[in-house]
Amino acid sequence: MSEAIAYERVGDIAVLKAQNPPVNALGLDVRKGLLDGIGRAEKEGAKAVLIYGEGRTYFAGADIREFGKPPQEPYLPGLCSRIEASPLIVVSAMHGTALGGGLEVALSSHYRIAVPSARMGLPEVNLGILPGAGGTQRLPRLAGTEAALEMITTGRHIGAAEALDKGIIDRIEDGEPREIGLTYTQELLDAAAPRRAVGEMAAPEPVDFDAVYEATLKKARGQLSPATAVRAVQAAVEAESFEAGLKRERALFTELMESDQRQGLIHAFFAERAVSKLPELEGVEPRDVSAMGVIGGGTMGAGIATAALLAGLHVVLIEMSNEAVAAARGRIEGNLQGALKRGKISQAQYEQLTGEALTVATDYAALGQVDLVVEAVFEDMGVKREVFGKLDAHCKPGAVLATNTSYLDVDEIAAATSRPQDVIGLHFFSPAHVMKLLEVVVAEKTAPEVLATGFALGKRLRKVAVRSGICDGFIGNRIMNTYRKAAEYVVLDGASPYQVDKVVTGFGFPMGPFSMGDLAGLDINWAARKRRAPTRDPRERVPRFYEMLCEGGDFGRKTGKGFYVYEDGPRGGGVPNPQVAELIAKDQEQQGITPRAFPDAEVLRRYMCAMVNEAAKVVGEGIARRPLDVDMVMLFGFGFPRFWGGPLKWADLQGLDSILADIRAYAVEDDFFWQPAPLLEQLVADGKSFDDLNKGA
Ligand code: 3H9
Repeated sequence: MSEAIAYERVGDIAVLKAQNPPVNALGLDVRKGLLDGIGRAEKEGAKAVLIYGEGRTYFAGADIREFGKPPQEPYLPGLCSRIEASPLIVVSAMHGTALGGGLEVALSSHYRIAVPSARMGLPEVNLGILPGAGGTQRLPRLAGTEAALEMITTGRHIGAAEALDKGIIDRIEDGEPREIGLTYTQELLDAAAPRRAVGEMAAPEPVDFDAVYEATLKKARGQLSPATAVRAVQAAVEAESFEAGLKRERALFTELMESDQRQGLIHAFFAERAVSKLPELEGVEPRDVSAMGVIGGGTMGAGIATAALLAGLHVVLIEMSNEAVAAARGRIEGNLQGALKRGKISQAQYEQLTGEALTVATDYAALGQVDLVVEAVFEDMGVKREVFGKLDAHCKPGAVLATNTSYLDVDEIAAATSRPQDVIGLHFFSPAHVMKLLEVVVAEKTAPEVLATGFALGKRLRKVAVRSGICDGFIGNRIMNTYRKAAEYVVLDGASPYQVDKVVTGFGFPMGPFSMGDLAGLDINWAARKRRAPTRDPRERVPRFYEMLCEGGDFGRKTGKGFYVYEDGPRGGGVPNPQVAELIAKDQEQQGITPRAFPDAEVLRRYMCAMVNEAAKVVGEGIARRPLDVDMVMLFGFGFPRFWGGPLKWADLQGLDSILADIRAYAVEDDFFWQPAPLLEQLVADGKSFDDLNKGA
């Protein structure tokens, strides 16, 4: 027997226990073990087979690490068919998360029992594939076509109660999976229950598959797997036999397995987990954090406080006046009311979070007992240094002092205290209780356990924490400033802002840079431009149309007009603002530019090349440790489409030599902006990819 599956006989029942930690993924050894186990049970004259998993879960799916490598027999679809075809009664007892191929093994069993806390689903579409071991054929036979389509196209995990309700499992029982499984199997044997193969059940009822396909395609914003999965479910209804349906599923599965999107999504899956694994954190214990201070109760401070409260921390929020304190409390209550409305918290929790868990004050003395404090005040070095001087005076020894600055030098802020080793940057993204990204900015003297505390806090707040070094804008805003410039340059040279936005959303971003500017408020970026203007390199091209728009008092959604006009209010759709074309024409005339047309493909290429080039600089300078760190920043903070994995994964998929060639071609017109990143040149010269750097790190 394989070591991944233990075989045991309990009376008439052969028990197959998966022991492949951490999640009992269905790798080669597990598949072999299951196949051998079924064969042995039949040969030894057992009457039934019980399958369950040791440790934290039943099978959590196929082994994703095997994807992209040559598949090895026995394959999972064949194994599932073999399990289903067994003349013995096969029972699966589920706990933890029965996902993907895991649920497919359970669906191939003849009966299913689960503990109340078990969760299950077919999340394959989130990895760019579809259930490829019969899931699209068996689930609709048990749960009905509509329910199966919903589960398969969203990848949603459901609880045991819902699974029972949908007919996916037969029973829920509290206890150890082995014990409840044995009792249930014995009961089935005693009752002479029949073998019950899902594949032998009648085909499920039809729905309007074309309509579901179109709707799914539209909702997925360029991601192909959910819509492709619709066609596989369609085969469950329409194929002439169950086997023909399986064949169709296999063909569609293989198509997706070979796609770039599958590579992008699998990269995202592993990078999301690798991003918090840093060599310098190995064996370093974070400090305990149960009470957190927040300085400043504006949108950002209130969002951070909300996130902390929702994570069970006690929060002490400091504002400058009684009125500001009241306003901050109002913002936090508003955020929590949103959570209440969406059913994320109960009324009792709401009372507790806005009551005893939250202290608001004007006096820094209230911070005496907090373990960590995040400053979220006005972006001005003088103001920040003053705040940190006060924190130094009032916070207990060992408290972590964090700044939420978006671009100021954290070393300079740390120098305003007598304990720079305790100072760190924690850069949240607005709204901070919603956005998943947290940049953890390491200053020169930050102690390792303070960095570890930043990451532990990120995990507690359920954020994706990414380490960043110090530079203007850190990882994300620095790269964003560069690709936004590229967008403004193509507009200055003749493309329209609306073409750019359309191309960028067509790529999969939820918004283009100009509608994003309108949403964030054009005045915010205008202030940053004015701040940078005195130190700007004279060789830099400076489009003026953006400032001209701001000078006219049009700041985007909040003033009802920006690049778009929002006739139906600040939340409305927006139509192009006709004044913008006039401003651009004026800018072109003043700068002596003859506008030209840009094909959509070139607009996108320039935008993406600028992003990749700056990202490569950020990695090359050590601001980001690994390419995957940049990828996760762009995915979780800037809406980069997950199915491309991130800008540097996208670059790998395009071929780095072609990206570098384009950057060099663009540099002929503007060699200041389009200076190739030395790291990119190096990788091309060595014939390597960004992913090689991820693996080496
Ligand atoms: C599939 O089944 C295809 C079939 O339809 C058809 C085939 C023909 N493989 O997330 P965690 C690792 S597609 C390999 O931190 P949690 C993970 O990388 C698959 N490794 O824990 C991590 O490793 P490390 C469908 C896997 O408690 C460790 O396990 N299934 C796999 O927060 C712990 O993971 C899915 O999509 C895997 N399948 O969450 C489920 N899964 O310690 C994917 C996990 O080295 N998995 N690892 O960083 C999950 O959603 C979560 O991992 C799970 C546990 C909910 C199970």
